[in-house]
Amino acid sequence: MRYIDIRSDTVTLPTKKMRQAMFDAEVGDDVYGDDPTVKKLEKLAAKKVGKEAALFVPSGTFGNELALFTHTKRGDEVIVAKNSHIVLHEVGSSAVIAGVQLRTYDSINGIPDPVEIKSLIRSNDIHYPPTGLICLENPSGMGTVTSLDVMKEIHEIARDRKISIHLDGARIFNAACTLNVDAEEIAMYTDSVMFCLSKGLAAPIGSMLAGTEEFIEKARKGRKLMGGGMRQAGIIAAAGIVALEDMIDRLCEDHENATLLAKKLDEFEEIEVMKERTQVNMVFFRFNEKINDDAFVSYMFKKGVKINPPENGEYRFVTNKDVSKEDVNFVIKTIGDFLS
Ligand code: TLP
Repeated sequence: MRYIDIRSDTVTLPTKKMRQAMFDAEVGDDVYGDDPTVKKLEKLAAKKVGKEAALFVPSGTFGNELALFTHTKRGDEVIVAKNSHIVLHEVGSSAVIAGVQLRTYDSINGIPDPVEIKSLIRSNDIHYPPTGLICLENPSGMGTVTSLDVMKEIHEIARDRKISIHLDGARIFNAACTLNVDAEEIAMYTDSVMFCLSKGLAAPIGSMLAGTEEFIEKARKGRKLMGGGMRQAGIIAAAGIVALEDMIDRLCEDHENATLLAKKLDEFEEIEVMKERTQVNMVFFRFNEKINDDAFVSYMFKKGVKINPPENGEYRFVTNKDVSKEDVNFVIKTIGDFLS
């Protein structure tokens, strides 16, 4: 049975071209710096976000945590959004790996407030931990995109206080589509950026961490310390190259499908769509009346639609390259059948 999988864009399957590229990849031992395919991917990735260098890492979580570990020293404080992936979904690893304390900002609907961030930067007081880093997430996991003006304002605040900015840009190319700019125009307001190859871009595995040559050299050693030295990694890097070359431009299609999905969901009286948060390939909604969530999830599954259970009462549907417009219509019809 074919399933329509809208749990995430992490579920996308690699394309035929990716599988062929993996088969054909020229490889070597990357810990010795011998893998030409990994090198090619790292060069291409750096270029895409306008940074000097980039490093191939196994996952987005790995890339974010490596960034924190590389930018900070133990006991530093990191300013980060309360509802960010780093705070909510990385198993508390900032405390374990970088040994930092997190100081959170509110980030209403995923949009940071520069004034609030500024107020959280520590002054030089004997009681305070030093502020070691500011983290941003764009797009935010709440489905919104932060404007370039806000990014710029935060960048100026950080530069004045000589604090670096790390961007969790897991889906930076989605943000770029929404803002109608190149990803490098977003990344230019940050010192390091992590982005994922294995979400909407459909590579089977891998993320990139990009920054200055010096930062990436330090991160490469940190990656080894974290057990992330990969050997003939060109096999997977080859799919990452296809992801960056072929899959960026089509991301806007996922946004169009998400907009359609949001519009149709909103037509159900029983459903409230978080419309102001449909800015990328995600749709968030809740039921106005009490429904049996387990029954809903298993009904959808039986009909061939994989969805996640709600988090704090909110459902998230994510469009991706394996979900067509017809699939969106099928999802809507199936929900209609469930409700009646
Ligand atoms: N997000 C996943 C889940 O972990 C929630 C998803 O399905 O959206 N930053 C952001 C903003 C992310 O959304 C994710 C993954 C990551 C980092 C981590 O990437 P991975 O899963 O590769 O560690």
